[in-house]
Formats: sequence, C-alpha cells, structure tokens
Amino acid sequence: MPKVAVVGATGMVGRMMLNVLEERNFPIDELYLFASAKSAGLEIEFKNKKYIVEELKEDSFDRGIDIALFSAGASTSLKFAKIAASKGCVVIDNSSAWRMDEEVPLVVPEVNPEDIKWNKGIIANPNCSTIQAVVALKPLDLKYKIKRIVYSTYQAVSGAGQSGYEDLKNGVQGIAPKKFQHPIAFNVIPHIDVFMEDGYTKEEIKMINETRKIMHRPDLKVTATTVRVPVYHGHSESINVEFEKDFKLHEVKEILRNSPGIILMDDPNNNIYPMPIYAEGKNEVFVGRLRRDDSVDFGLNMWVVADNIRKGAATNAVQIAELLISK
Ligand code: 11C
Repeated sequence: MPKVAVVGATGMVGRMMLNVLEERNFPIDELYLFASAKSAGLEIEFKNKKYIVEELKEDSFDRGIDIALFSAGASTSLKFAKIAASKGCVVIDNSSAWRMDEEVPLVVPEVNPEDIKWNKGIIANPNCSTIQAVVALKPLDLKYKIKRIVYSTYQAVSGAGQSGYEDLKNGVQGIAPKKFQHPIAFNVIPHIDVFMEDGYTKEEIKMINETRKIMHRPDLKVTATTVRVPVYHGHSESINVEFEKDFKLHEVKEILRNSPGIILMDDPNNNIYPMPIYAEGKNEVFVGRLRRDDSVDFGLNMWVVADNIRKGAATNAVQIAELLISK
C-alpha cells in the first residue's frame, strides 16, 4: 500500500481530497498532512483517526512518500513538487503551475488516462471548468471529430476558495466583497482570474489551452467566456460544438449515456436538466439541454454541470492516484 501525503490539507480542496480518499477507500499505508506554517498543528480526522497537520518543508518528503496530492497554490507547487519528485514521490498537482509544461501530463482519467504513463514525477490536475467540459466532449470528438468549441461558463464562488464563498455569504447581507472586484450577491461578474493583454481572462486561456492538451488536439479552435455567478457549489457551462461529421441527436444522447463519468439529464418536457443543486456533492458530470445548432452545418448545444470541488478538483486528483496504483 502507498504512503500518501496531502499538501494544502486544510484548504477547501485539500479537505475534499481527504473526504474522497476516505469515501473511495483508497488504500493508504501511512498518511501525512502538510500545510503552511500558519495551519501547522491543526488536527484533522481521517477514517476515525486524528492527524496533526505539519508545516511543509524541504525535507518533508524524506520519508518514502509514494503519492502526494498537492492543492496549495502555484508558488508552493513550483517549489515543492520538484523536490517531492526528486525523492521518488509522484505528485498530483491541482494548481496551474505545471499544467502546460511539456514534461508534465495533464490528465482527466475518463479522457486521457494513457498520459499518466509518461509522467516524470509530476502529473497535473486540470482547471475545474476544463475537466467537466472535456469529460462531456471527448466521446463526441472520438465519433464526430470536433471542429470548434465555444464555452460560456457560469462558475460557483467556491472556485475562488473560502474567501469567494464568504463574499457571497456576506454579500447577501450587504457586506462589501473582499475577494471579488464587485459584489457577487444578486450579480454576475464576467471576470475570473486576471485579464491578459488580448482582453481574455487567464481562466478563459486556461480552458482553451488545457482542452487542446488533454484532447491531443493542439490546433482545435476553442474560445471561451468565463463568468462568476452567485452559486456556492457547481460550475455550469453552455458548450456550443461544431463537428466535422454529421450526427443524429439520439445517437449523441446514447453515446453520452454510455460514457464514463457522465450522467445524462435531458428530459426538458419534464423540466429535467442539470443544475448545480443536483451536482453538488456528486462526482459525475451532468449533461443535458442537448439540441442541434442549425446556424452551422453540424452544430450541437449542450449544458454541462459538475461539482467544481469534487470532479473539478479533488475527485479527479484521487482518480489519477487510483490509476497510478492500478498499474
Ligand atoms: C475558479 N476555475 O472557478 C477557477 C478555480 O487554475 O485551478 C481553479 C483555478 C485553477 O475560480
């Protein structure tokens, strides 16, 4: 059984990683929890046993740790992932630090599990909004070959961490935001992460680049508009896809129904479609509102929802760890 570490164990994603490891009964010989100095000493329970959070240091991985799940931000990952990998540990990193590094696979287990094989000690976990999109798109790309994707997202405040969550909670009482640039309560903000020179946000660029890398389609035409909405948990996405080949809508539904990690919720006559309140607490990607886009030759509109802290972060990371130990 592997020795496992969670780095950033006290954060929203770190805690969820522990929940998911426990729920899925991931085999663990010894568990180590790391965080920054200010969280060191905190106690966290895992499988009815109490663990003390340790400060992450350069010698933290000198104990034969096999797998480390990192969710401690890009600067911590940049520094410590290489150190951990040099000690023989495989790091599964939830930050954006390594995602576009050519030496680092970027993996969604339902989409490109084979990429795990060429890891050199670091495997990157994609951005939450990318993960749910590619789970829904990959099976359709295999069958009809995607020509172009237009993403429009409706992203929950928990994507911005605890402080994003607090902004919504306080905002409904009229308290000014601390994390977001504008009030998020009773509002939508077309701005996630920082703006780049070309007018896109970094979140939009991540969705574009990560989709291409995970789907092995470096030249795929992709564009995105990413938007923060006043929802605590669950990112929603309107995805407009244009295929190279024609398709039958009933065939698309059948493919999605039979694809791993997807739950098809598409019965508009009975008001059944995915919504964040259904996706919260679940590990799957929910797909619905499937309909032809007749403004192009072979176009499809779809609505895709998932729990951004689970499938968008913790669950995907644990699934990668499961693949690693199944080898
Ligand atoms: C959000 N998608 O909803 C972001 C959070 O690159 O891992 C995840 C940022 C990242 O704000």
